Amino acid sequence: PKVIYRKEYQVPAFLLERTELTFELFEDHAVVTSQLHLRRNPEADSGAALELNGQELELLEIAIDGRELAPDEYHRDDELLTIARAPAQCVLRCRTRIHPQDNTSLEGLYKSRTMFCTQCEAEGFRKITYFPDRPDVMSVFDVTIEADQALYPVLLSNGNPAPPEALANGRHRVRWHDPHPKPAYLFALVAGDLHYVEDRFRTCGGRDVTLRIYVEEKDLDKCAHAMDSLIQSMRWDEETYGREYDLDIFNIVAVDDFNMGAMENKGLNIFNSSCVLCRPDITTDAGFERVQAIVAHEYFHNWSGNRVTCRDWFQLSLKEGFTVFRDAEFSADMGSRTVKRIEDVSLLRTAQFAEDAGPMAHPVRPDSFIEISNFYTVTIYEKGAEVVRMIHTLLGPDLFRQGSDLYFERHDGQAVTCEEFVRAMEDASGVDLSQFRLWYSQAGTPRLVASGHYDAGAARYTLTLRQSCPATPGQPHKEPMTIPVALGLLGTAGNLPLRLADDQPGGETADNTHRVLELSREEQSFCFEGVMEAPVPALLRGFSAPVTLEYDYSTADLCALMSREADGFVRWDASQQLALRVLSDTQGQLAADSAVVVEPQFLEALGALLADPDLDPAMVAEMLRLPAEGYLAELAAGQGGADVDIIHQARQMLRSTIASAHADLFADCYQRLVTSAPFAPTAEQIGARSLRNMCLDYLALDGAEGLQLAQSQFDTATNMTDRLAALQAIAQHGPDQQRDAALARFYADWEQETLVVNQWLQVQAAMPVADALERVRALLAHPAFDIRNPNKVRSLIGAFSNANPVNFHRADGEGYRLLADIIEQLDSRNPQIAARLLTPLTKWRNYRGRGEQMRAQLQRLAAMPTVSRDVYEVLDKALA
Ligand code: B3K
Ligand code: ZN
Repeated sequence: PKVIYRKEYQVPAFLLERTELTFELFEDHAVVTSQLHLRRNPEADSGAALELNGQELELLEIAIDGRELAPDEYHRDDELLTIARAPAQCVLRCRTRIHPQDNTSLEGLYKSRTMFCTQCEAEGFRKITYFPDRPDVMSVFDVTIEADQALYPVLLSNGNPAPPEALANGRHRVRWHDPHPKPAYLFALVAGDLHYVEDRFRTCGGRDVTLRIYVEEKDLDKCAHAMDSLIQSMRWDEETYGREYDLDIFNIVAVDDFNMGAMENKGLNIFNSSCVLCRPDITTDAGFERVQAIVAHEYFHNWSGNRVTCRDWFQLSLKEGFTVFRDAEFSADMGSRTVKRIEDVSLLRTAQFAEDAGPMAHPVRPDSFIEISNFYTVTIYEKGAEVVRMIHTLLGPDLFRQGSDLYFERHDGQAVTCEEFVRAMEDASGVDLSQFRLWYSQAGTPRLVASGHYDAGAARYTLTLRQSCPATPGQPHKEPMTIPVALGLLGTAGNLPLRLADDQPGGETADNTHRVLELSREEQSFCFEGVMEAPVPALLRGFSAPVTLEYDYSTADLCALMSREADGFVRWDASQQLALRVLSDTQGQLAADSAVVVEPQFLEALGALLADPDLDPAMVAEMLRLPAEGYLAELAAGQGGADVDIIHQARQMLRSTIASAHADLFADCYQRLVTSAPFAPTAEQIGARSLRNMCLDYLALDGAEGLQLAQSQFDTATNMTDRLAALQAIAQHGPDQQRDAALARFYADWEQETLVVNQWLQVQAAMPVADALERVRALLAHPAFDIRNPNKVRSLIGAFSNANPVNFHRADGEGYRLLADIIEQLDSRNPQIAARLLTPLTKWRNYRGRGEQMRAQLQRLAAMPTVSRDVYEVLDKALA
């Protein structure tokens, strides 16, 4: 497979003025007729050939300006149709036959259960018809869909519809016109027996927009939350970014078989049904929050992605990083800002830092790729969002808004690069971001080492910051970057007023206990004056930069931060650092076979959290959550390799110690948080349920009484959050009989609800029991599983390999073999999902005593007779 480089970008030889498409949908094939109104690009080389992408297409007809082309007038291979001498202005007509029913890759036009649907980003449109399938070729689309009226009463595409027409033979036809020029990746088509929920939104400019969510009839009562979320998003984007919706209709469709969460097609967002359907009895709080966030994310793309799109796929983070930042701020405004930040940072640290430290590391703006589908990564999305957040921090909210206004105004209707985004921010604010741009080009997680010195006589505190960044594939040396370090100084009675010595940079803020320092050199010292006591520095408030931080805090310092620091993120982070320290001691004691002694200050601090009814329950729940085993393994990887078994044992042991030390407090807190209020997915209720279920988990871990409590919660719960939490507690800590009975009962109750059944698969895949692998193998043959459905594959196989470390890393290597077996089966069917599943195996270098077995499975996959481009790229990099 060929490597594609960013530096080889060339403007398209032809531009598209208009695209007319007709789809004739049948039960065993579809015929696509296109008329492309082409014009030579004045900016391109005047001799350049017309190139159209196309894959797995049967060409029935090709003509230019009404004249059929002779075979020697064009050239065709597996991926490209080239016409060397096309007139400077012409209409190209193509007819192709495709087979959506046989399309298992879920890319292009395919069938999901009874409906036709599309997924074109990044390069799926080329599986529909011959087309210049690149994001910098944008055109207006006119789409005609013809299908059987009874089977497919609803026919949807982008833009606005004309009235439907009846045809002969029980067929019908609908035409759609999208006036906004768009690249092919934003094209969408849906045909099916769908029903909808409808609402309306009046935009700030007075446009009345019809909002519809299309689902199967049985799911009509699961759309309310997504609709509310859509309306909230539309309002928020007007208020926060001044962005108004631009069509008369906005449609969302729920589809069961979908490779990712959702897709922002212009005016016709297509969603994985797991990211749109909600109902309190079948959806957890996390599910409600996910739906709200994803609905918002896709809606926000209408401006950050659709109106202003990407010039080429190396710029993917231009739309994804910015849109994730936008949706994170939306969620923060709708719920608990601190908890949202904690969740995002946890994901960043566990998944993105790991990616940045592994063989797939790449910059936010990559320089090369083999298969673009492999680059929809946590680096492009989450680190990309952190980069935008840092710009927001450096400019402040007002200048950032001016920058985004300028960006949208300047580039509306264009396909641009990350550079244009940064330049708009610079031009609007006057802030120089030249060094900051390194965040787009350098991969790897920077390491920040901080040290403090207090001079009591001079009442001066000096903070010294030093940065470095590890080598990553292809980038042995890194330059120092601009790192915004938000901080406060904590004294015995609260945060101290901050006064930087005269010549020191560090933006003044309204709050004199908060500063954002700008670290730009390798090492810099910042001097604070008038500091009347030795402070504890509260560093990286709000996680102001995606870096690792080292500072030699004492246990007492961390306890002080946990209980008194003003910034919620720092308070949580202190709890995690303390937990890491205790876990590392425990691992050492276990490895040395000596008695395990848990730091009493840690236990005391947790007890204080539990006992204080005035604290935000959501925060307390997060502070009681110990760092995940996967994250502990990542950290251990840097220190000679992870021992999964010791990590698991240490974490379990610490959890048990906490559970028994505070059994009464957990029980009190659990009782205190009982509510009689009717279920609502509000921040307040979500926080209370989250702490209550955290207590339940510790109680169930502590013994029979707790398990009894879990059982009664399981039996009587009226919402899925409480029901599933109880099931988890029983599945994780209960005796075999209780566990199996609860699992059987849960399945019997919810057999008809696919999304609930997927949760059931997930709970079992993640159980730390000795026979978990055998259970997973057995579930592969269960009627609830279907390898063709990505949600089911993720629930069973994804959960097993990512959330069940002791079983995935079984000493006999069977966990690795199981994953490789599945990937082998999937690669020819759905290469995108196959490549994604590979991630845990790519970390083979991190595991002490297991690496070779993991590598052997990668090698086995590399030796398959045919390997997709997606899987090839991951294997190639992981084995390099
Ligand atoms: N833009 C899509 C992702 C498409 C992934 C294609 N393999 C969803 C999103 O980020 O909103
Ligand atoms: Zn997106």
